[in-house]
Amino acid sequence: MGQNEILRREFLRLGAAGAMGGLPLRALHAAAGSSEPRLNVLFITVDDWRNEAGCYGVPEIHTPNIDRLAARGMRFDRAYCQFSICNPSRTSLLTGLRPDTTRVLDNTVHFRKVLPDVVTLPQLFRQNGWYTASYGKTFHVFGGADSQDVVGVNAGQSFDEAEIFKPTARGQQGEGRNLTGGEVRWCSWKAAEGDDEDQPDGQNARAAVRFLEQRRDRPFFLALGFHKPHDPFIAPKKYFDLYPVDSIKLPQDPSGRAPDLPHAIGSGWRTAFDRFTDRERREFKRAYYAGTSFMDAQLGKVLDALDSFQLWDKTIVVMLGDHGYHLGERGWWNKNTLFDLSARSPLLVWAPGMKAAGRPCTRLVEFVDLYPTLAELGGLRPPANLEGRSFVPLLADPQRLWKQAAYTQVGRGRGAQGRSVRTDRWRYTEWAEGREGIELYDQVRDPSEWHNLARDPGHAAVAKELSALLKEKS
Ligand SMILES: [Ca+2]
Repeated sequence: MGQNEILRREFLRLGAAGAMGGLPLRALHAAAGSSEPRLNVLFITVDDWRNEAGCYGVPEIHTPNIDRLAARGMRFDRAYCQFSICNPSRTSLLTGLRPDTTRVLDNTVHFRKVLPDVVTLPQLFRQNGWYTASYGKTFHVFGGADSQDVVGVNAGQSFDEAEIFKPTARGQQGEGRNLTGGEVRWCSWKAAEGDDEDQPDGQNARAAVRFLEQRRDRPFFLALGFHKPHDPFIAPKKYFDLYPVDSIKLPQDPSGRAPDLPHAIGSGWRTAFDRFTDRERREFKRAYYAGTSFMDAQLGKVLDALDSFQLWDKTIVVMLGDHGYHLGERGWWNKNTLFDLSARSPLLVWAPGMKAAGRPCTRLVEFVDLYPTLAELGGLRPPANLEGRSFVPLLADPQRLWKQAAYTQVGRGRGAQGRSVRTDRWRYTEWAEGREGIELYDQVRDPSEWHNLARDPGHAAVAKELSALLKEKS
């Protein structure tokens, strides 16, 4: 099959998917065993968590609770954020609008400044009688790691209540270091003294468990925003002890030295990363793993509460990472690229009555699809201008033909944008509409995206078609 034919078939999928209806809501609600169709929502956002978990094929990381949720619901293997840093990604998925529509393209603009009247996802539920709460980081938190910025999380509009927790004095003590000698401020780890609840995420879990206990007699939308594994990499010491530093595997670069990042941001960071010793690389990855396992343990307390209070049959559960992350691949230790590592994110979904419970889904979905999906599951009419599509049908049949493309972008100063489109087979990226670079990767033959085929004459036709596909959403 030629490349044109592959793309043509991918194009046809859009039409096929557009003709599909959703699962009958009545069936879902009947399955929930209640005449009251108002399902609860537990919406869990994890900061900077890439597809790193046992259920995502990484056995060396300890994530029994993430794996437990994946086994109960549906694990999405190809879910893509729309912007691979915090604020634009979260604004997009919580408004159901793409970044070019929200115009929130960096971590400095609060979405209410540019979208004063937008009805956010939790706000839609609030307007329809759900009690809405946010613990931790749901919308982007302004003011740094220790901020308790409830304005940022949109308390009073999106949420009836919102709270952000701080570490205790004991939780700020411990052993650790900055891996760049202080040059890159955020790049530090600490194996903290104290226990889970000396850290904000332990307090997040405690608050969520109390909420589930107290609110279980009325419908709720609980947004739970875990801060870890985001930097600085602080977790109770017992989670670091899961990972002897010498056991940490480092990524292998087949060329001997990682090629430069196209349009690398934070060039000073890159210089500091280049000076890492293998020991420091292992310490970084170990600290990210410790934070992930710490977050997983807090998740476990919340899942236990769903068990104890018998909430599974009346509660939708969504868990996602707000974007992906590089753990040393291409010499990069952060997000904000347009490779699959940064654009792809974990997504787990449980809905009462879902037919395909326990099965994975490899179809392309976008985070902008979450708003219409949850609105449909909740039986609510979403705003008419949403830019995603409900993927409720995938919860019944994860193999049905679905979206042909997922779009992700990043900013690179002076308003220049990098824009990327992912199809089943390809990733295609243009920097500043192609004036500052083009990339094309064959995800089947080259899933690590080492070989840029954009200037290869044999791929000119496929590049042209993907450029047209990219412009459909640009
Ligand atoms: Ca983030």
